[in-house]
Amino acid sequence: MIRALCLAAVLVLASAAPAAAHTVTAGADLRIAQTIAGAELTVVIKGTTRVPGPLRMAVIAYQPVSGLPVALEIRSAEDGRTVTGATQATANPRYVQLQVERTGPHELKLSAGDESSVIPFRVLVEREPAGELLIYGGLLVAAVLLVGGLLTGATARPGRAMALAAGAAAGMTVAAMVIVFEPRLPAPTPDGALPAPPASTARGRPYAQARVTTVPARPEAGKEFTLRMDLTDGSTGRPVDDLTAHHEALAHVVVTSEDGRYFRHLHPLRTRPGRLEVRLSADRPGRYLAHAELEREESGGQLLTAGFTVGASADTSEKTGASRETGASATPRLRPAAPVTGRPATVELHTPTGVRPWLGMSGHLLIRDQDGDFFGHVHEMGAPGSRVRFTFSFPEPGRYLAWIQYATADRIVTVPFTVNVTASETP
Ligand SMILES: [Cu+2]
Repeated sequence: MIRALCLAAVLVLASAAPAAAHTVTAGADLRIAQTIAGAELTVVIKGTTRVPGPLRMAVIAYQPVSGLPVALEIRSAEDGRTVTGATQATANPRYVQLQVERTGPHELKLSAGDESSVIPFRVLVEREPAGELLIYGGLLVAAVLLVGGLLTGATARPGRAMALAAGAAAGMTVAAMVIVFEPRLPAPTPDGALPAPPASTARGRPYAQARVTTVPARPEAGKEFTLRMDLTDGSTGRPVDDLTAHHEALAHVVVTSEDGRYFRHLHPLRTRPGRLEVRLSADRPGRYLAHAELEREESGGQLLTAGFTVGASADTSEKTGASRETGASATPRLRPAAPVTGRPATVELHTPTGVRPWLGMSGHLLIRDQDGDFFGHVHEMGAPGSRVRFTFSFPEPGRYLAWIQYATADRIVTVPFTVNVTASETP
């Protein structure tokens, strides 16, 4: 019983040391957002209570694609053992089970449409702390010896009874000392975790160096293309393959047209070590900007900025229309109505159709300046309700392009607006 209570399973991304800032804590689920087959999905792996045992997994759809087939494959990186399963992306999680035989590094391959992503993760099972054994062992020994002492005393052999009582006292002492000192001992490393990193790496890893390209190099309006990010560790020249899951994704990519009429918030797929890719299409030719937020293990969050050009379509049937994610006509309320630099402004939006958490938050506010040099991203931190509210400080005067995003029961709502910021009149 005690053992069962002490067992807890943890899942963390590969190479995430248990003590690092962005790992999943005991009992928490691993959640990774993926833009795949044209849909915003989040794959969820529940923590498990035993290994070997089943991993419970679900693929949640945040857009009306309920029933989209998704193939799942889990592979142990240690023995190569692979198990496969299938599910459907649904608005409410529908769990399937895949058997895992061991702790340690694994890979989840997720396939939908003709796209696939491979997500490294680590199955961890917390070890029972050694102190528990000493406490309960000591108490058990004490109890047995005390009973023995009483029985022996009753049969009139006081010498042996004293010895047994002394043993019982020793057992009690061990248990008591462990109870007092155990909280000061380091927690045991979970089964399946990486060994603690050497002290020489305690200063952290460098930011990833990114090369952002499109495939084809010159996308055409109205045609699908791939935005590719190749990440390299500048100090070793090797691919960066240690991204942490931050805000439930390996990377958050926002693609906007220069004029801000086009907006996509995407979660690229890991197509090979160090490479993230996402497919998209742009409806109009012109200059586009990509801002990517990601975080290396033991490095910290970083923002990548890149630009690319979409050419006119060879056939002239150019598509027009609003962003497919846009779906609300409500207008955000600004306080003050004319924000000034350096002072927090509040942005509030009425959300009458309800909100459900997406990427771990009730709402997202993304802000870009006119030329794309500045990019900001803040969250509604509160529980889902009938409004989302953000606080934001604009760094410089000028016109800003802004988008509020939140998820309802069946879709992601994007509300674009602009903000004119004036200089504060400080003497
Ligand atoms: Cu995101």
